Amino acid sequence: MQVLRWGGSVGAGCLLLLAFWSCRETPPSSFDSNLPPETVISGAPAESANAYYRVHIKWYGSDPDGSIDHFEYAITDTNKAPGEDTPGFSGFRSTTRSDSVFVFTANLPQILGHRFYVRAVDNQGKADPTPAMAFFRAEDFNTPRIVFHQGIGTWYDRAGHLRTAQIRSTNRYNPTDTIGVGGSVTVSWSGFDIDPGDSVIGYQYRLSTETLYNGGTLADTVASVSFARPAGASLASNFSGGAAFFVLGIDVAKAKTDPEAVRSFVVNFDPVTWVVDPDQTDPPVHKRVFKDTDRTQTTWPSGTWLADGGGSGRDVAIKYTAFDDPRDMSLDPNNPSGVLGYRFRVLNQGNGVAYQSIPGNPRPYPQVNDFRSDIFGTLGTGDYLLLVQATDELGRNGKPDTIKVNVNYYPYFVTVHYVDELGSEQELWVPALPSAPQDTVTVTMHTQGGAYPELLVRILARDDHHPPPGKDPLDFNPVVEDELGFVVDYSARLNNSREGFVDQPTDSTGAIPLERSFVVDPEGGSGFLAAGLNRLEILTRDGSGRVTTLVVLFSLILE
Ligand SMILES: [Ca+2]
Ligand SMILES: [Ca+2]
Ligand SMILES: [Ca+2]
Ligand SMILES: [Ca+2]
Repeated sequence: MQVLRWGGSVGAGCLLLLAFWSCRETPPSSFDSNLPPETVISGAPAESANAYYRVHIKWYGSDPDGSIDHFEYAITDTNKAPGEDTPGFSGFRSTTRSDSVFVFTANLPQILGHRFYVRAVDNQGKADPTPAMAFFRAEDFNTPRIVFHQGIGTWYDRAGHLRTAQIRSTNRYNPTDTIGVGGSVTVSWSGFDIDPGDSVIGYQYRLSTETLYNGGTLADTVASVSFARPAGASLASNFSGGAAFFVLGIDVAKAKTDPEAVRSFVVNFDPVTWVVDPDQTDPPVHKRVFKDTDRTQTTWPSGTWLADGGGSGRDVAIKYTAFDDPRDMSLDPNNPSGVLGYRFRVLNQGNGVAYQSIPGNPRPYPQVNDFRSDIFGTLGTGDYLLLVQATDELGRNGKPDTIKVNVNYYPYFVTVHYVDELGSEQELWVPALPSAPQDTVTVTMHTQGGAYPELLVRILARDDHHPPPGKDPLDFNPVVEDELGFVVDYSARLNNSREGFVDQPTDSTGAIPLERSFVVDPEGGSGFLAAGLNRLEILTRDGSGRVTTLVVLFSLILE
C-alpha cells in the first residue's frame, strides 16, 4: 500500500505566502494559533494500480492541538481537482466514518483512473490544508451478458395468412432468419453480470437503422419494430433488406455489454427462379436442363458435356420463369407473381462479366421465357455456368438458377510406346483410364560399343469421340455425341527437364504420333534417362485448346 499526500505542494505554498506578505506594507494583525490536522490514507489500492471497481478505502487523522471532528472526502476522474467540474461546490462531502467501500465507474474496455481525496477537520473546524490522496484505476472484469428470451417475426403472406418465424440469428451481417415484407419483429431479453457483487442496473437497445440507443432502465427488456407500409404510401416505402436489434446491459460500474448482443433478420424473402422443362411449360415444371439448338435439338440435363463446335461454337437454349416467395405479401394486385425482371450471368471456368439485365421484358410465372446463348455469343470450348435470377417488387434478387454446360471433349492418350533393342515397339505405358493405378513397365538397355543407345518413344493421342457403344475404352470423357476433333500439339519432358515442354505440331489428321528420343546419362539429371525409376510427363492439346496430361513412370535397367 502506498499513500500519496497532497503535501507535495506544501513547501511551494509557504513560499507563495511569504512572497504575498512581503508585498504588503503591514503584516496581518491577527494570527490563528490553531494548528491544522493531518490526514493519512491507511488502506487503498497501490499507486496507479488496477483495482476492481468496488474499492475499500480507510483513513485516519490527527490534530496536534485538539481533536478530529469529522472528515471530508472527494472523488475525481483521472486528473481533475475536487470541485473542478462543479461550480459552487467544493467537491468534498462530509463523513464521520474512517473507511468505506466506494463504487467507481469502470467502462470497459477502457480502464478509468480515479483520485480519492480525504482531509480531516479538527474540533475548531479547521481542515487539513493538504488532503491525503490515492490514485488508482478502476477495472470491471466482465460486462453484462444478455439472454434473449423471445424473438418472433409476424407477417401476412401472399394468401393473406398470418405467418410467424423465430428470430435467432446472431450475426449482424449475415442473418439466417427472414420475415415477409411488411412484417414486424419483437425481441425480449434479460441479463446478468458475473462479477462479485455486481449486477445489471439497466438495458439499452436500438434497431440497426437507428444511431442512438433507447431505454436505459431495468424495465427496458422488449423491443419491437414494424415494417408495415403506412396506409396510402407508395410501394417504395416498403423496407427490404437486413436489419438487427442491438442490446446492451449496463452494470453497477456503468460498463456496457461489449460487443453488443445481436438479433438479426432479413425482411423480404428472395424471389424464386426456375429453369424449366422446355418440353412441358403449361404449367411450368422446375427442371435444370438445356436444349442443344444447333445439332440435335436434344434436351440435356445440366452438367452435360457437348462436342466441340469448332470455330462456330455451340448454341444452347433454356426456358425459365420466376415468382416471388409465396411467404411474402403481394404488393401489387396487377402483378401477383411479384417479379419485375430478370438478370443473367455467364461464367466460363469461373470467369465472366457481372450480371446483366435480360432485355425484352421477360414475363413472370406462370409464363415462361426463352434464353438463347446467342444473347452473349455461342459456346466455344469451355466449362460454362449460365445463371438466371429474378428481381422482386422491392428490388431483391433471388438465388440464381444455374445450368452447367461443358463444350469440347478432352483429347485422350491411346499409346505410349518405346522401340526396343530388336527394333520392335513395346508398351511404355500400360493403357489405363486416368483414375486407374498404373502398371510400371521395366525397360532393359545394354551398352553398345561402350555407350547406351538413345531410347525412342512414340506417343499417340486422339480427339475423336463417340457416344457409347462406340466409345473408345480409353476415352474418359462423358461423351453424349460425336466429336471429330484432332490433336495439334504434343509435349513431353523427362525427369523434370529444365527446358520444359517441347512442342511437336502434327498434321491435321491427328494420326501422327510424337516421336522423341531420350539420352542415357548414368549420372542421371533432368532430361536424361538413368537407371531406376524415370518420370515421363506428356501433354496433348486439341484444335480448340483442351489439354490432357499423362505421367508415365517406368523402370530402367542398364546392363
Ligand atoms: Ca487543531
Ligand atoms: Ca461487471
Ligand atoms: Ca420478395
Ligand atoms: Ca476435343
